[in-house]
Amino acid sequence: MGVTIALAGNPNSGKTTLFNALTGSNQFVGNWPGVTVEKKEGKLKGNKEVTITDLPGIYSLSPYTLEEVVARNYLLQERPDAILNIVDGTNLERNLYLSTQLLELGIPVVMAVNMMDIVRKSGDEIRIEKLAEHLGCEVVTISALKGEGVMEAANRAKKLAESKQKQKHVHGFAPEVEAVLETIERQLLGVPQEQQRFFAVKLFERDSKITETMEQVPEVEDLIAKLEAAMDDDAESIITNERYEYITDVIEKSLVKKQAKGKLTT
Ligand code: BGO
Repeated sequence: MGVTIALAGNPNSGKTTLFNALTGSNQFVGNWPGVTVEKKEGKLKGNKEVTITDLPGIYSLSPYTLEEVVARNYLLQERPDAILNIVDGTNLERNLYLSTQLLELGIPVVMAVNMMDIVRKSGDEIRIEKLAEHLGCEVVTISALKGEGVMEAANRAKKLAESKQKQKHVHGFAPEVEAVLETIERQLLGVPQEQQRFFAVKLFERDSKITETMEQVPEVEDLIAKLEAAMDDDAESIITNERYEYITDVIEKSLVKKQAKGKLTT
């Protein structure tokens, strides 16, 4: 039976290079429905039953750009069997911001840390087992430009897609934020459990495109407003700040900078 893998990542993370390496000339180009954003799909080399959908390069799953809306509508409505999340290993902090959101969709994620040729040259070390542990997903390293590790990345995503597993989110927000998110999750009748985190966060943030389709319960709005007052910040910034705190912590545990290595040995 065929499976679909969505390729997701920031602009300039090497997504096009990876897509070309995985699909070769086996590509079909069209437009995303209703918009002039280019849509590329292809068959994985040697695996006709695996379709790879190249999502637009994005930094976030927010509703602010056409590319973000196209990408997240696809992920929410079409629900690919797995996400292959390509991240630029030389710029982990910025790239993991999108990853933390992809991991809340309930779709299994394989993270491919790209540009490893540059990372290696720099002398930095990325501990992928730590990244995997703290993000709660499979992680592989690749160099899309050199073709290193790319087929293994796709095969890991294929296996995960075929397993029909649901992605679990391992990151928890601060307890007071969690309390509100969990209240929202309890109101999400009819939303499959693995998708509840994504929708709860979006409703908490008052994401315009999500609140258009899902009504916010007045008591919940009250809870959000109270928390905003207590934390002296708006709901969207509360979530963004917490994501970056989490990312800083994950990077601290998984990235060993060359200077730090020097310090340890001298
Ligand atoms: C240029 N290693 C290295 N070193 N570079 C890589 C790797 C890798 O593993 N993967 C990709 N790149 P896209 P998006 C370029 O085009 O696939 C490079 O936006 C240049 N171009 O070759 O386009 C890749 O689809 C002139 O670099 O990314 C490309 O995600 C000088 O990363 C860039 C230097 O890759 C972005 C680089 C005229």
